[in-house]
Order: sequence, then structure tokens, then C-alpha cells
Amino acid sequence: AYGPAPESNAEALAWLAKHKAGFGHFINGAFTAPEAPFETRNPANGAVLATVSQGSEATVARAVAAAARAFPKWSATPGPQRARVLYALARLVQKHSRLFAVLETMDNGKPIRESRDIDIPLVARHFYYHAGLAQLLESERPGMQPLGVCAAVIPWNFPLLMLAWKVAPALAAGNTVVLKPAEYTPLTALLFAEISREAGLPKGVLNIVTGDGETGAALVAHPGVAKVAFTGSTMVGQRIREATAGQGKALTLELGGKSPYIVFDDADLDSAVEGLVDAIWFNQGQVCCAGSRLLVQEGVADRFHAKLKRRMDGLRLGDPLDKCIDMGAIADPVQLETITRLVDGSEGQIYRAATPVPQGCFYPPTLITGLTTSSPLMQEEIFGPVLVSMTFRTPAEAVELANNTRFGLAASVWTENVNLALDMAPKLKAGVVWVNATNLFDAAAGFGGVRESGFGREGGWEGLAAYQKPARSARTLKPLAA
Ligand code: TXE
Repeated sequence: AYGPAPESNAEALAWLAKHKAGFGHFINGAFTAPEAPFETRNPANGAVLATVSQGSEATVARAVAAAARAFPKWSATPGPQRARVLYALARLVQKHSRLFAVLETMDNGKPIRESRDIDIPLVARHFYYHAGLAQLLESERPGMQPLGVCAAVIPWNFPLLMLAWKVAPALAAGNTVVLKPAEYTPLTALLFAEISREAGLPKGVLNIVTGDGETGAALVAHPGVAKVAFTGSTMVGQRIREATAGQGKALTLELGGKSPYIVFDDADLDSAVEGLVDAIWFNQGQVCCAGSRLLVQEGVADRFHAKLKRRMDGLRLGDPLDKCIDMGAIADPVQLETITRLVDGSEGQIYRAATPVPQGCFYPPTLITGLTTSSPLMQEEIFGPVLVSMTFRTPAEAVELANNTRFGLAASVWTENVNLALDMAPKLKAGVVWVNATNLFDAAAGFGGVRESGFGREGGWEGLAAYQKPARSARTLKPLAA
């Protein structure tokens, strides 16, 4: 154990105890009776936290019907009035931020330092920002209208933040929502449902249906859904695109990545090591835009790897509620198995950090060198605390290696030469390029990928635009020349 005392989980335990009969779904402003219960566990110690419901096709249909009934009134509510509710949601997230953070950490295994200082504050920021946009819609985007019922299917790596990324712009624009959280991490979405009532969100505007991929598949296929917003694996994203093809639904997909982290020989190597710790060991590497592929210039490669290994050895794994740890638990034993299988099958040289690894769902910071560009580990998203590394000689070679992937979510370039950075950035096939930085997000900046990392942007005006369509389009379109 590292810290003096872990963050207290008493409030979270009391909230869970209040719901020990199990959670139903949140439909039309109220919780349903539990159905087909399954357990959600704390991955750090295996303890059952709660039972939640597996939503059926019929449940999904009820939720979509509730959202459809709520749509006419919510969409006709003036933007500034919708903004009031979004501001209230932001304030309530802040008011209950400790409970949200502890619950997120217990359900997901991420360090409390991250949920408390990054996830939950970004959630509040997202609702504040979109409240601001809701106030400006009528003047800034005249002639646009909401789409209708939006389906949101989200992953387990940033449970509440991914909810915010989808729910805040959808509601700001006047849509209603049915959201399905990931099966491993449903709890903060259910707490959010509770506070949405306190915030004065009208019944049916936000509905939460829990369950696994089958529930998700039923939701995206429902004919009453006007738009699908998905974050998750590329495989499921492709399935959703197929399932919705030809149905006239709007679709945005935020999928996997294998983002390059490029270190030139003139970079500030110590800063680049610190950046890399954030890029690949933040949230145990379970980050879609994780800098999971290190490309380091040959002349400094040995020195850089030596510094990196020293830093890896000092990373502390432990109880996610301990404020002093750097890395918590992997979100689920299934994910741990996937990581272990991928690494054990690798033909490279594996360096596992010399840091104590707790028993259970934990995986050490790992560096793999000596791979070829076509090795599965160089190409596949591992979604764990595993970094693969390769060297390059020239900027042109760095670009070629960086783009040698089917993904294109993010890239990070480290150099003290601003001309080199500015030359590299547009050549990298990625939705976002960070220079001497990594993992910078803001509600005001559009985030999303290219190639198999998906399409569409979330955040900023462009994110909001994905939740609108032109009103009276038939009249505003110019007739085609005869
Ligand atoms: O993701 P899924 P999983 C990657 C990562 C990870 C792998 C598997 O590599 O190891 O995916 O994780 C719902 N129709 N990422 O299995 O299955 C599901 O219930 C509709 C990257 O958890 O994509 C959950 O709510 N929905 C990633 C959500 O989709 C379906 C984040 C994501 O689950 C569905 C997560 C279906 N047919 C995993 N099947 C990132 N890039 O951020 C599943 N779901």
C-alpha cells in the first residue's frame, strides 16, 4: 500500500446499499422494476457492486417511445431554457463530484486521481460548454433543427465522460436520447439519471437502458432512432454501420486507434518521457487515442528507452482509491485476458516494469521492442498498458511508419524544432495531432478520427452540428438547373 488512507468510499457504498434490490432502467423519468439482472463488479477486488438489468428489445422499444413522446416539447423549448437545465446538470455533477468519482473508480478500476481530477471535471465542463451553445443556437445556427431520438452507445473506459460527450450536445440541440452504458460500467450513468430529475430535465428527454451488446444492437436497429452515436471497438462500429445502412439514420463512430508517439533526437527527452507516461499509462492504457506506438529517432533511442524504463519501474500500481497510485486495475478480467494473450503471443523483446503488481485484475507497464511493422502488436489495438516501440532515421521515415496503420485517431510529435513539427503535422493521417503534448481535450475542440478510427467529430460547434439538420430543407435548397 502506498497512500496514508484510500479515498473514502462510504458515500458510494451508502448509495449502492440504497439500491441493493438492483437497478432497473431509467425510462420516462422513472426507474423500472429490475429485469434479467446481471452483476457489475469492482475489478480491483472482484467485489460485486450492484445488479443491473439486461434490457430486452421490448425495453428498448419502451425507451425509444418515451424519447419520441418527449421530443416535440423539448425540441420546441427555446435554447436559453434548455441551457438552464444543462447548467443545472453541470452544477449537480460538481455538487456530487466526489460520489461520481469514487463510484467511477470502483466500477472501472481507474485511479481516483484521474476520475476526480480529469473525468468528472471534464463532464461538468462539457455540460457548461453545451449550455452556452444552447443559448446561442438560434442566433448562430438559424434554420437548423434537431434530429429526433438519438441513440448513444458508449464504452467502459470513460463511462461518465462518454455519456457527457453524447448527451450534452444532443440535449443542447433539442434532441431526446436513449443511452446504453457499457455492461462493465453502468453505475455512474444510473446516478446521472437520478440527478437529471433534480436538474429539472423533463420526463423522457433522457432514458438509460442497461445491458450488453445485444441491448445495444436492438437500440441502434430501432426504426424510431434518428441518429446513432457510438464509441467503442472498430469491429462493433463496423457492425453498427452495416446495421444502420439504408435506414436513413445519421451516424457518428469513434473507434479504436494505434496512435503514434514520435520522438525526434532534438526533443526534450525528459518531457517526452513524462508525456509518454500520460499517453500510454493514463487509465491503464485503455484510451482510444493512447500513444501506444512509440517511434523514436535512432540516435537517441537507447538513451530514451533507458529513461523510459527507469520511469516505468517507478510507476505505482495499487488500490484505485489510493490517491498515491499511478495505475489502477484493468476494467474487466476479459480485457486482462485479451492483453495477456496478445503480449504472450508477441515475438518481440518484452520489458515488464520492475514494480510490484497486485494480485487480480492488474497488468504491469510493459514495453515491447524488436517488432516488425507487420507484427500484430504493431498493428492491433491492445487497449492496455503496453507500449510498442520502433526506431526511425529521417522525418520522412517517421511519417511513413506513423501512417502505416489502418487507424487514424491521434498522433503526438516531440521536437524542439517548430518548423519540423509544423511540417510533420499535416502529413500525419490522424484526427488530432499534438505537438510536445498528448491527451489534451476540451469541450470546445472537435475530437474524432479518420480511416478505421471512425468519422464525425465530438465537441465544439462541429460536434453540435452532428445533432442538427436543416429545417424546411426542401424550400431552402436551390432547384437543380433544368
Ligand atoms: O468493446 P465494444 P468491448 C476496443 C478495445 C477493447 C475492445 C473490446 O480494443 O479491447 O474494443 O472492448 C456495445 N451493437 N475498445 O468489447 O464491444 C457494448 O455493450 C451495438 C476501444 O467492451 O465495442 C458497449 O456498450 N452495441 C474503445 C459498447 O458497444 C454493441 C472503447 C462498446 O463495446 C454491440 C472500448 C452491437 N453489436 C473498447 N456490441 C475506444 N476506442 O474508445 C457491443 N456493443
